[in-house]
Amino acid sequence: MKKNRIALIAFGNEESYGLLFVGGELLNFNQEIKFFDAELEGVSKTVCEWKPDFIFFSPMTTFFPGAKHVCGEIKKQLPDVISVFGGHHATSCPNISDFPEIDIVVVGPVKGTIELILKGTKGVIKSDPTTPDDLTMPARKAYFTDIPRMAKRYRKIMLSMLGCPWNCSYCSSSSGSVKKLFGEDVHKKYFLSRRPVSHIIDEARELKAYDTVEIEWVDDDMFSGYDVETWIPEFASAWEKEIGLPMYISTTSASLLKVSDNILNSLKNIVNCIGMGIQAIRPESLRLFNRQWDNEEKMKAAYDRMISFGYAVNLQCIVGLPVEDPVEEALDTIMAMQRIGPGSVISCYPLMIYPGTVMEKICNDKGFSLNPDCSGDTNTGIPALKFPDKTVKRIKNICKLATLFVKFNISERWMNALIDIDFDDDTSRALSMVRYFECVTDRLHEKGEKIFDEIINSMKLRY
Ligand code: B12
Repeated sequence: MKKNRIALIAFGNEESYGLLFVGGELLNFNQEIKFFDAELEGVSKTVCEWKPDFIFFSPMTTFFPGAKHVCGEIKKQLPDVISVFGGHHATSCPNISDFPEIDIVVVGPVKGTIELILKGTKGVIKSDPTTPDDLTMPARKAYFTDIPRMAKRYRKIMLSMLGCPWNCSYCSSSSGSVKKLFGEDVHKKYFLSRRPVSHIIDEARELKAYDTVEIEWVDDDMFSGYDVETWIPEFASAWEKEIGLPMYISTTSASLLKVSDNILNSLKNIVNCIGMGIQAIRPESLRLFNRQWDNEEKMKAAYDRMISFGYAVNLQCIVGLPVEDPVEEALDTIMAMQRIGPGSVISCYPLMIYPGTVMEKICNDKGFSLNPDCSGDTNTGIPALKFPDKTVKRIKNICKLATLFVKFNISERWMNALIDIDFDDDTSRALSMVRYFECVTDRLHEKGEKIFDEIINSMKLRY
């Protein structure tokens, strides 16, 4: 196979995890790859100077407009370059192949598509997922050499399971959308199976050599999966022996209440925090999210169980729902979090509407339109739905202040008064910073304070 020059263009402040695997796959085909940091000014010019044959993008929805723009700029200078889009946005919106600047769209995992791309296939290529054993080693060495600020990040991303068993209406990787695209069997065999422990350890050994302090373990629900009781003990013991880095994991009340004491004990030495989605508290809101299997009693029992095993817990929720009273709905959720996890450090995000989700349809059917000021990034606190200006401000303020409300058990009267304040840009930034500080120090204690200073000096925070 001819050796092509392939530029991988990464957007955002976080490791572009999917793109690292794409890089790894390209190396298996003996291609020359180079990663480019789209957060830097003039990225199109830098890419053009390298004269690639292909340009690869993996933007999430929030980065898609930027990626399309950079792609167009490069194609103006290098009309023969072939552009390829893959990842979550491309998978849920394959019709982006209609844009003249986009030559190829990959739907699904990269495995099996590189041959076709290099052979000159154009348009939409849908892959055929097999098992997670076929995930190659991500091209982190090249990525960290080309984008050194990522090598220095204290936190790196890893996962063992690519999909989620739940079918939440707002999530673009829900079991419903994956099954619709690939079928039940593939969902079970590829998206709900675990990677071999040896592959994970090899990947972690590599990133340990960089300035890694903790791992964000991004399995949607760490305690789900048919083999959880056998896989986790094997994984935990290998990780403790060979890697030892602390990790932040996520789960749901239902899975947490199902796992054995043995599992919770076996992870105790390597997990520094467990994140658990509360998402909403009113039964009708949970139904809207297709999470009617959850309720406050289970959430409380799960929280108490995690605390009894000595874990730090980060509860998360979503506000700004398509309901008649979104502000009162949000405050009901916050007050429930005060009851479930009193004094804990929680995270509160605005609902985002991702393309192809059931939530997108629910909002359309209910006559809600999208808020043009929302970029799709939850960290801004700006809701995705177009509410009256005062409601937008209150939802945004709830996102900014919720951590304080729960940690310090602020009363409903004070909350109502505080969410009406008009914060200027500096205050909004300062609030996001202190929230971030609380999260990092809750998990990493004194080390967290030093890391926090490094983070704010090394990246453009979105707030
Ligand atoms: C890991 C993860 C993260 C990590 C890493 C993010 C990153 N930039 O990689 C963290 C925790 C930082 C994160 C943050 C966010 N995330 Co996130 N995240 C995930 C998660 C759990 C797994 C994705 C993943 O890496 N899988 C493993 C890799 C190997 O699989 P993959 O990404 O699908 O990539 C494969 C294929 O798609 C394909 N492929 C991918 N790219 C390309 C490109 C080309 C050219 C080709 C050929 C193929 C190809 O090959 C890969 C290997 O097979 C998913 C949910 C899920 N379970 O899928 C959400 C998800 C991707 N995240 C999502 C979102 C919205 C976000 C945020 C924007 C949230 C926010 N703050 O507002 C931020 C963005 C942060 C940032 N700056 O990048 C959404 C995306 C929805 C959408 N349509 O955009 C998802 C689907 C969850 C959801 N809520 O629906 N996230």
